Amino acid sequence: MKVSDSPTLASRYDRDGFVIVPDLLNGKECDRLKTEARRVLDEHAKPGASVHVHVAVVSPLFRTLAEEPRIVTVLKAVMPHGVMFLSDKIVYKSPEKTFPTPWHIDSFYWRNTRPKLSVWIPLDDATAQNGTLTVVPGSHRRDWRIVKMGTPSGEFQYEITDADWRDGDVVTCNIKRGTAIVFSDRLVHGSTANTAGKDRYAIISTYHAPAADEAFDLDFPARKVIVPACAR
Ligand SMILES: O=C(O)CCC(=O)C(=O)O
Repeated sequence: MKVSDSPTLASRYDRDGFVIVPDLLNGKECDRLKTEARRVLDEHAKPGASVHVHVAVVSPLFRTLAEEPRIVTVLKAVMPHGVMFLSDKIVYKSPEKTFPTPWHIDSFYWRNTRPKLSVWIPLDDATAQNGTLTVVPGSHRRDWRIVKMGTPSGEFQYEITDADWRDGDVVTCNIKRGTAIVFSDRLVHGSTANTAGKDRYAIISTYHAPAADEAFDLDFPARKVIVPACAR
């Protein structure tokens, strides 16, 4: 991405609450990361888990990914107050783990902390059939207050129950592996079910502006300032 693209990217992010950046990683990089994601799940996740947090804590490859210059260039465009990595997680769907991720906003998971955004990168081509991300453009501008406990797997605890958008408002992100979706922690999003009988690995890395640790941050040992506020 050219630096000259930054204002457009930032204004789209502001307007929609997300931005899609095609082909951020190449196929070879996705293959390597997918193999590493499998290792992390096998060696560190609860048996049968489809979500695993703190990937960068146990994986040098994912730790490097969190600071990948191509990702940081995009983050700098949408984060005017600097960039701090908080944590990352693998979300895995498969022929056995078919569940659609319920509609939610991530800030439900970290109430009363400073704003954050996440970068969602599928390591397999992601389609409506294998559980790609779904987003509601502009939904980050509203308050979504009514929530209930979520999926049967218990891995997503919150779900919006006052959804009033129409099907036509939803963007189903059919994207190639290695494409990134950068989205606000106030954007309503979920995923389709995986009915394709195929794997769908994704890595989600979360960032916020550098600041003194809040109590919430202390649970994330891989947190790290990547772009100090004054370096911009
Ligand atoms: O990868 C997915 O299915 C969606 C994950 C998600 O929405 C999240 O972790 O906030």
